[in-house]
This record gives sequence, structure tokens and C-alpha cells, in this order.
Amino acid sequence: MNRRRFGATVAGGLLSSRLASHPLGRAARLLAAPPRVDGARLNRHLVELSRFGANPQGGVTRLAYSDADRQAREYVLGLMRDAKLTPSIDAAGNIIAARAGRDPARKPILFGSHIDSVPEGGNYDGDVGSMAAIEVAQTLGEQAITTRHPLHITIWQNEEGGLYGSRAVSGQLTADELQNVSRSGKTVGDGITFLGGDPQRLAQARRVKGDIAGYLELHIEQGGTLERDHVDIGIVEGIVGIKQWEVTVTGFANHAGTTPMDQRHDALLAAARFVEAVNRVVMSVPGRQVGTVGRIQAFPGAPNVIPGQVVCTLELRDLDASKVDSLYNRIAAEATQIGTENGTAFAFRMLHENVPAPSDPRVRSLIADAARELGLTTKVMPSGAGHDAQALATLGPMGMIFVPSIGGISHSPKEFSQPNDIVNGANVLLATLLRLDDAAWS
Ligand code: HGY
Ligand code: MN
Ligand code: MN
Repeated sequence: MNRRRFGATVAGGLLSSRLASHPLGRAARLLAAPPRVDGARLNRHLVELSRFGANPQGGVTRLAYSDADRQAREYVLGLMRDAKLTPSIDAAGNIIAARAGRDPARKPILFGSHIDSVPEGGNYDGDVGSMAAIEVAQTLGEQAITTRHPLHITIWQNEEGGLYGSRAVSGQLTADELQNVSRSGKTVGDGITFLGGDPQRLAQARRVKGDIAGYLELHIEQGGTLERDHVDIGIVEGIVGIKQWEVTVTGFANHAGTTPMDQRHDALLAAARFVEAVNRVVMSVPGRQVGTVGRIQAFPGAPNVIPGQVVCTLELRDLDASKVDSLYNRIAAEATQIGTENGTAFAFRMLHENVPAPSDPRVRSLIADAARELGLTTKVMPSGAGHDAQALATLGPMGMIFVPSIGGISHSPKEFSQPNDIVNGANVLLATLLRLDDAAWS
């Protein structure tokens, strides 16, 4: 940036800090230079956050309800206090930091993400949107900008296990799910307690449709489209629905040496055929649907014992919930056929469901305007990853902003996004938030 332009930016910044808190609010803000986040601070916070649950491969294993998760939350609470926010833990274990608006009668605008990770995950999934949300709030404070709406900066608990924190708020979490065992080994109910929530009082965290003026989430794309097409910002048109099942295959454990091949009820053989069937059925219809068997365990697990039981998972995703259901029905029918062929039986237990969520077209256009103001290119695109935003979409207008993932890699220590792209995303989040705050309909 040359000296003249740098001087103009500084002057604009000084002017905006005085205008922004001017009682004219919106009109004054339009005269001032638009606020920008402190990019160096944002990226520094991301590096500091990556310490919690850091693993030798260079990413993080920060499983929900683990010590690393709780320590990272303490770090985040400190950042929120530095940003002059008032954080608290809701009954579902989510961190909610409130910032007062000029008009307390208005419903709050929520924005945030998650900081829990998958096993051997990366340093950006959820973290970018969480750190950017705090940075946006801190920038508003430093530039003395007070929005009309109250703001709630949100860090949702256990997003990776299945949007547990955000679905508790949206009322989509069932009591049975509190017994689900999370990857940390704790049940979801015990995990909520571990984080400072109260699973007996989830109703206190509950919000209903109309309780929020809108929800925004910045996130890495977790795919390769933006990088491939050299686009700065993704504007999410909708988030896929996800259904996950635990699948138990029951056969008959027996001696691997004395049991003839034609007299076996080999649960692992049946499961292997099941995995192939999932792939074949899901690929048999046109579209962007996906199906995955992500985890499989054979019991008793000894080389000289024919597996008598297998427990695995099935996950199906698509923007169209009815397509997920029809794929599931075909897969279940194939499983029954596999079972009859070698005397095994399949049982499916639903683990959780994230319903597909379209974003709000009005919010999409605010994101597009914000990106244009910043001179950034945009692309409207679906999200093949699930996000807390799909739970919040049931409560009010939702919008998601993507920044490029290098190589399209995610859920891996190799996950990476360029610092400058992250700053672009945070500035689009900030500019969109101010537009949403000013929107006549919000
Ligand atoms: O699994 C997902 O799509 C998300 O990253 N939790
Ligand atoms: Mn995520
Ligand atoms: Mn993820």
C-alpha cells in the first residue's frame, strides 16, 4: 500500500470511529470508511488456538468434551473478555458472548462456529469462524460501533459429533441422544456437564423460530471449488442433510481352523459386502449425494476366531432429504439380502440427523454486496459439509461465508487456508453483519 493510500486509510479509520457511534448510526456509518478487522491479530489467535490438542502430524485432535476442548474453551473465553464481551455457558454447554445493541427490543443477531475437531483434524475447521466472530466483535468495540441489534457470539459445543450444541438450542436434540457415547468416551449428557452445561435443563438453552434476527457463520470450504476457480468467497446456497447410523452385523463366532468355509456365519465378510453395497448404491444415481462407512470394528477381533459381530457406521448426505431416505431403504434391503446369503443379521440404530438447510436469499445478497464492497470475487455454492448453521436456519435467516481450502483438504492435519483469505472472510463477515443489522427486514 503506498503512503498516500495508507494515510487515507488511517484518516478514514479515525473518522469512522467518531462517526460510527454517532446517533445517526447507519447514515453516519455510510459516510465513514467501512471498518476492517485486525488481520494479524486474527491469524495470531488461530495459531494460539491450534496449541490446544496439537498433534505430532501438525493438526489437532481436540475432541468434544476432552481436556483439550475444555482448555481451548478457557482460552476462547479469555479472548471474549479481552474483546469486552460478556461470555456465559448455556445449559447445552455452548459459549454465548453477548454484546448490547442500541435497541434491546430487537432480536439478537448470532454469529460464530465451533472449536471441537475430528480425530487428527486440522487447524481451520470451525476455528476460522470462531476466531473471526470474536475478532469482528472486538473490531466493533475498538471502532466504537454499536449495532441496532444485540449480538450473540456463539461457540457451539460438539459440532463434529453431530451439531449437538446447536441442535439443543434449535430443539432438534432428542433426550435419547444424551446417551450417545462421544469420541471422548463421555456420553453427550456427561460431556455437556463437563463443559459447564446442565443436561437436565436443556430447555433453558432452547430458542424458537423468531427468537433470532439472523445467523451468520464463516467457515473454510472444506472442498476445492474456490481454489480451483480462483474465487475469494463462497456464498453458501444450502447445507446438506446428514443421517448417521450405527450398524450391527451379527453372525456366529467360531474356530477359524476347524469351521469349514461353507458353514460359517462370518460377520466381517457380511460387513465387507455391505461396505461395497453402500458405495455401489450411492453411486448408482446421478447427483452429488455421498455415502460413507467411516468406522468398523470386528469382534472378538482375534486372528483365529471367525468374527461373530461387527459394529460399523453408515453416513448418507444430500441436499435432498428424500434422496437420503431412498438410498437408505435400498441399502437396508441389500443388507437383508447379504444376511440371508451367509446367515448373518443387520441392525441399524439412528445416531443423529442434521436436516438439509437452505440459506436465506436475502442474507446471500447481503454477503454478495459485502464482498463486492471489498473488491472480492464470489461464487454461490452448496456445502457438502454439515454445519451448526443448518440447525440455526430453523430459527431465523441464515447465511454462510466460505473461504478457500488449499487442495480442498479438510478433516486432516494437512488442512490449510491462506491467512489473507481468512482476513477477507472475516471482513466479509463484518460487512455482512453491519448490513444485516441495517436491513429493514431484520
Ligand atoms: O462432518 C461434517 O460435515 C462437519 O465437518 N462436521
Ligand atoms: Mn466445521
Ligand atoms: Mn468438521
